[in-house]
Amino acid sequence: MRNYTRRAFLASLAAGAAASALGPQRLGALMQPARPRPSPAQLAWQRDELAMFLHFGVNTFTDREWGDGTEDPAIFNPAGLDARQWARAARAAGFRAMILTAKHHDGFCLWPSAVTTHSVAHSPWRDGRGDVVREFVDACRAEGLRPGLYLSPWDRNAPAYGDSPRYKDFYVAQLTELLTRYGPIAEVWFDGANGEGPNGRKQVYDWPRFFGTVRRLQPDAVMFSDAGPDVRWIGNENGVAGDPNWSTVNPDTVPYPGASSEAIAATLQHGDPQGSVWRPGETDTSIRPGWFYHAAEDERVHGLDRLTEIYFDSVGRNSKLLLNVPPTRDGLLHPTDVSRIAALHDRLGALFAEDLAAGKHLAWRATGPHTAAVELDLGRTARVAIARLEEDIAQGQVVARYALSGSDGGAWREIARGQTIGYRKLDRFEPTPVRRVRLVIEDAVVDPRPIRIGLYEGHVA
Ligand code: FUL
Repeated sequence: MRNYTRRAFLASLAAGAAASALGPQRLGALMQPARPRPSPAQLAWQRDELAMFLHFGVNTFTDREWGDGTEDPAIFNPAGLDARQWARAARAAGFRAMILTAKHHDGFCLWPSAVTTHSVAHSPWRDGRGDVVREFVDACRAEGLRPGLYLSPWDRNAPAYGDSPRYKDFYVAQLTELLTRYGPIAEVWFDGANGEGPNGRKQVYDWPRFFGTVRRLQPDAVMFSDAGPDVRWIGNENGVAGDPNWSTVNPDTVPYPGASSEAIAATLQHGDPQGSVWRPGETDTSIRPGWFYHAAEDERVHGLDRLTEIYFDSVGRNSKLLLNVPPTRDGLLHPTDVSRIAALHDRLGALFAEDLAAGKHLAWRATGPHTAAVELDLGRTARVAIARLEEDIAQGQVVARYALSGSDGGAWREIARGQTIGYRKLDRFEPTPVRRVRLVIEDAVVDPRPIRIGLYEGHVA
């Protein structure tokens, strides 16, 4: 970080020297070396903050996590399926997007794919005329949620799997169906899992072709995988983003989805302040121990405190939370899960109900190269327990180290300290009585812009 800061600073001096020949109006632009910034689609993705993951398929009926592709499609019969119930529950709990497993590793398609018989078309559900993807997308649109689809490249049913060229065509045909039949898709979720198929052979995936297909058919969708290209996996399934978590990465570090090494694990968790591309991290985790619904786990749905912790460790660390809430065999979200996400929404609403810093004047001052500070007066003494800091990420992510202090008339006391901020950084600390608060940006990769500051007492009902 230090080295980079010095390098970036020297670069900005050189740019500044060039700028003086061009006149003062160009100076500001040239002083700051170019930093990666989000595309409009990446920005919209981040602003969703919360997305719901729905793992649903033959595993729901076999009580397994990974099907082997030999399932009889006749077992798929979610008699009460109501995708509007999923979408209503998601929207009411503050989710803004949903991602459905259109096909998991078992190869069973939740839509009537023309290239396989392992699909809903050969199930008794809706007399074989149903299409879960269609009902899902329609429900998302009706409730104002942005739809996303998961299409597992690993397919334990497809006879062509392991026979590279034929399977690649098959997979691209399925992607094409999903991306041309259902209108705009906000996110395409690529799982890197790459096991053996029905003939015992592994498949070599053609990622450039898969990514190219999505870009061509849905240019406004973001693509998720370990290797992006638009959104990266956060590196674990426990609901914890790295701290720090940069949205920039060096794309060479993760050569393809599913690659693993210590350096890859670190990049997925933390990003890279020197990274050349914008590739923010998505935190996927399940509200239950498994990804698919299992009645035996009905008593093991995460409690409210655990869900709150997950929110702080993901959204509160510059990530987006993709929380899996799996439909049951009836095709409905379980009432325990629905009430738990509603409770999370209520709790977050209570925690962030009153921003003590709202409307307070922030007079930022630069204190040196890449450093800045601001003080604000709350007008009264309040017990602060949560700080919410936000960079304007439309302009990139630049803060590398900060300290927050408070004073209640006497000496200043440090109450929180962190590294990067990004879209949102949430710090929780012992309730501290303060009247004045100071935020010091101690280091940044370029001169920082003003940071939005929210301060909360953190009361829960
Ligand atoms: C993993 C899969 O193997 C799990 O079944 C699940 O879908 C998870 C989100 O990704 O790689």
